[in-house]
Amino acid sequence: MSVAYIALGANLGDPAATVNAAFTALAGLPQTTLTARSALYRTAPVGIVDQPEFINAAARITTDLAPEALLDELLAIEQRFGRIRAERNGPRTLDLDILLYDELVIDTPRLTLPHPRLHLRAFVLYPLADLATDLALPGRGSLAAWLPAVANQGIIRA
Ligand code: PH2
Ligand code: MG
Ligand code: MG
Repeated sequence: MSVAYIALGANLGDPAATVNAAFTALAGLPQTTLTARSALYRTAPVGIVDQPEFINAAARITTDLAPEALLDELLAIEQRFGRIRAERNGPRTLDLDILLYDELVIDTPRLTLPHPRLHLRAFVLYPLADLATDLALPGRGSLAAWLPAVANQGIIRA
């Protein structure tokens, strides 16, 4: 069994309903148990700022799926929620990203772990802190140490 953390994000349609439904979809994955879910957060868009605000959250799972198999399952859930890949970093009905998978550090064309920008984004760090305040980010120290640097990014509990 491995422990993985997943980021959930949405900013089209009914984002809060979508993120809640996505938690249920994660709970239904094969060989996987949803063990914790964060609060929902309303967050200002990062990157392309001229798009609707996001609902973001994070989940902790235990799973026997290998990282790439887990990625395939997450992409399939995104598809079920009507994800269309248009503009990079642009609006989406649902985005599911693997943030951490055990202490694994990998960089392949399909998957980089830990997620390369997770320590720079309030919309990832705050939900993650709901799940595990004492979390260590492989190669990047503690999650808690990164929180002050992102506190000025727009984020409020939904
Ligand atoms: N996702 C992005 C780009 N920008 N901004 C917010 N607030 N939340 C996101 O989930 C998000 C973003 C690319 O995945
Ligand atoms: Mg993604
Ligand atoms: Mg993303």
